[in-house]
Amino acid sequence: MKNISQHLGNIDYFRSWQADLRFRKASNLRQIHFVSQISPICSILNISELEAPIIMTTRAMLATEIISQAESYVGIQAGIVRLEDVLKGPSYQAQATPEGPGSMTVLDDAQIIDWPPEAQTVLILGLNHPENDPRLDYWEKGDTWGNRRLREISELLKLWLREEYDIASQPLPYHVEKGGLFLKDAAVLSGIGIIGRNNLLLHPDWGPRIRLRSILLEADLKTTEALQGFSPCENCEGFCQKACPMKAFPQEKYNRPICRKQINYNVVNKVPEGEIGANGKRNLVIKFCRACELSCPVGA
Ligand code: B12
Ligand code: SF4
Ligand code: SF4
Repeated sequence: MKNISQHLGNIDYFRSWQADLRFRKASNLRQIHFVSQISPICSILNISELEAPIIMTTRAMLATEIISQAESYVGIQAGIVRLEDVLKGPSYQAQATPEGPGSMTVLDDAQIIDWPPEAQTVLILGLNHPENDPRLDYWEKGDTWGNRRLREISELLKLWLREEYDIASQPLPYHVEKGGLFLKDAAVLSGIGIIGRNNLLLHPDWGPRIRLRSILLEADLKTTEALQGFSPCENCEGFCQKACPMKAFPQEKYNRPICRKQINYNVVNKVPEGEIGANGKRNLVIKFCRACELSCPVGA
């Protein structure tokens, strides 16, 4: 699959496409500012710099289209980030420590061994996990209900991208060792939220009650910008760290091995809160600790 600049290397096509987009989505287009090096793109497309703003607009409008399609699903906020920026993020630096990525949950996700070589950007999906719908977070029959929903939306978006814009995409698995990305880094960089003192992504409206998923896109799109001026932890007394049953924030910094003891306990001690099974009783589910999440006042 070619990237979007190569794929749409015809200026007339750009013009008519842009007009078509304007016509169809004029009512809900968001304003996106685009700054970019125009010359390299002009030379790829063999056009004059006078034509370039049309292409930049198209690149931004396409990003807007994709985000509005993703956000048409209830409880979803989406962002777009460059893949190379995610791979430079702090989690990739930290991963070099002997501790390793450290995820152990079993999930029936397919392993993605090779990423598409032309993947340039990542579409990040954030799904609200409100406290009054705890089932979204229950691990039942090999996955959480929230994660199933995110997988389903990812597959629908993959079809839509192919049908509407002939863009190839690859939904990624949850686990990094199966080919997934470090999702909090990607979400911060794409402006979905910031990292709080609980070490979780905080969304301005939902706080940490959000779960993430990513889709690689073989398209060079305008990215969404990191959030500015949202720093709720600054004047907070740190309810999240105080609520941790394991005291997993020694020196106020998240400590994975300590947290993991609680998580391992949850895996072994399943609770009967799932669907009603064949025996007429509720299935056993893993109900992971959410104390550092649910104690946060942001979005509560
Ligand atoms: C492995 C894993 C675990 C392990 C290890 C956790 C860990 N943080 O090390 C265990 C099983 C213990 C665990 C526990 C939990 N997890 Co977990 N986990 C993951 C997984 C698969 C990978 C995380 C990882 O290894 N990160 C790498 C380590 C080295 O970094 P880190 O501790 O996360 O900290 C990095 C970030 O904070 C980042 N960062 C900090 N500041 C900034 C600033 C900028 C600008 C950027 C770019 C990045 C950045 O840099 C840090 C590294 O230096 C992700 C899914 C995914 N594919 O990303 C889910 C994920 C992080 N977990 C999630 C959740 C919800 C939980 C739990 C609440 C349990 C639960 N109910 O599901 C607890 C919370 C623990 C906590 N307070 O952090 C959610 C987080 C959602 C959110 N709102 O942030 C994720 C994204 C999965 C999902 N379903 O969406 N988890
Ligand atoms: S409880 Fe306070 S310190 Fe903790 S993440 Fe939420 S806002 Fe930040
Ligand atoms: S998930 Fe539970 S044990 Fe882990 S840091 Fe949060 S509150 Fe502590």
